[in-house]
Amino acid sequence: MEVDLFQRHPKNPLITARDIPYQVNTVFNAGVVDLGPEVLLLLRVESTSGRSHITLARSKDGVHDWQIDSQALMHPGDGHPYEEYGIEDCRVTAVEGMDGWLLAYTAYSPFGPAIGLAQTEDFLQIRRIGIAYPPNNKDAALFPRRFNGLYAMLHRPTASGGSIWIGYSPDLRFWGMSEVVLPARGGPWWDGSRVGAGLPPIETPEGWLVIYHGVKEMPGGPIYRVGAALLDLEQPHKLIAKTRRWVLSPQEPYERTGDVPNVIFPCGGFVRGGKLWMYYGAADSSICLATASISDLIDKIRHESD
Ligand code: BMA
Repeated sequence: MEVDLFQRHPKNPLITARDIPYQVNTVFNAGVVDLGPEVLLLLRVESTSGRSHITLARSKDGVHDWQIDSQALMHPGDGHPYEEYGIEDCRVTAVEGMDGWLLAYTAYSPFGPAIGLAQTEDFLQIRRIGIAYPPNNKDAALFPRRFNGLYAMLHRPTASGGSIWIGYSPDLRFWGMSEVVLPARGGPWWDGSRVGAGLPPIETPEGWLVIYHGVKEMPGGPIYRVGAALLDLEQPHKLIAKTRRWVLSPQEPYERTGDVPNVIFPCGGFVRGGKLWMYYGAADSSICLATASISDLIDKIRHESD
């Protein structure tokens, strides 16, 4: 019997290190932009120095014939002091009333991982906005809407017991009004040790759909699986419900084996014809795709919540 709600694409893994047109260690955890006639991936590429940078990939159908740039879009050598150890796990959001896209990413500084924000109109020029949250913090994803004029962002301060928080900002520089949105469940649960936002939240009539990763620490190392939650549409710090069980877990050899085994780590996706296309990093070693119907996900959240 299937254990996962999501269905893997038969072409998985879509992109591996061999597809990158220059020497790298691995590729994983990509931000996603659906332009309609083209899908863009902001790949996290780990070079053979051990540090990560972001490189752009394009495909007409989001599955085949990826055109991958031969130069990084964002690189730790770009001269930003808080990115000296690398740029990781980019999530991309188009926010209403704004031109272009906002990028939220892990700015890996010598002082620890922080939340970096940047803006782009064309995915050619990237303008850094700055550090939104200092170390240690990861897994930031901006909402595509503003709330009473404020930007909103999910993020995961490490010292919070591994829980997802929300913060608001009038200008993307000053962040506050912090609240816990989704705590790690504790105990033996699949998302007991820590959680982090995956895709930027998706607006549905029933609430904000949040796809998140949950970690269970095992004697052999952590297992990263995927769950789903709904947040209140107007007050997004209010959790409506979350799945009791995961919706995608490492099963395939490319998810079980790699630089970090047993990892499914989604950072982006889009909705087409009622289906969520979710791109995820597998075992910190490749980019994969899985799909699920939005209504199945919402049903599962509603009926399996605790
Ligand atoms: C997390 C992040 C992810 C990574 C995962 C598994 O802390 O750093 O980028 O995929 O660990 O190694």
